[in-house]
Amino acid sequence: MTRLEAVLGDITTEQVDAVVNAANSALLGGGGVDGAIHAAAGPALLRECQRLRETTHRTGLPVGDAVATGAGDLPARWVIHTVGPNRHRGQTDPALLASCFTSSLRVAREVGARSVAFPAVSAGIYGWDSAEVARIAVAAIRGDTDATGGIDLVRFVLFGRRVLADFEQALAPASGSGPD
Ligand code: AR6
Repeated sequence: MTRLEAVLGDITTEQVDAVVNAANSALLGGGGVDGAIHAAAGPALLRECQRLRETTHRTGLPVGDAVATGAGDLPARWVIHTVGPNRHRGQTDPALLASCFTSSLRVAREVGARSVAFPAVSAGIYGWDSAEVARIAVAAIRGDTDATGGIDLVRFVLFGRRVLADFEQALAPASGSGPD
């Protein structure tokens, strides 16, 4: 069984096997959690991302997909980069966002990670409502036992109390089972 939990915090300090990055298709850093992860991980992470762009990911990483690198100076062993849908560009399909979470877990399993920390992918610069992100993330992960096989812990690490509350609500046992 995979345990799902939500905590308030800075994902760059998480002591888990793998930290998920809310990246962009270029994979070369950015603002938000992407900027924080690159700043904390140091130049080794950017070098690995550049190497991906020169080899397996010449055209970048598609929305909803995921790829692993080492984690540079972070306490984690791997960073798993995923690209959320950008609502400002009309990317409103929940399946794309769900895919970020399940693809990241598949990649985590492939590299041998057993504990994974996620940020609220797409809930910042990409403009999705954090309550919707929380519902989609929890449903996608709970609904995909194949992706979670071998993963002991999924921890959502949220950067504000409101986003934390949204994830706590999505994780609550009664969530989605009755009328509003
Ligand atoms: N730890 C945990 N969560 C964080 C941290 C942190 N250190 N920093 C920010 N967040 P965003 P997106 C939260 O914008 O919407 C970048 O430029 C933040 O408060 O980081 O997927 C990329 O390069 C929010 O709740 O990601 C892309 O171009 C959540 O992380 C673009 O932004 C996600 O916000 C991706 O946008």
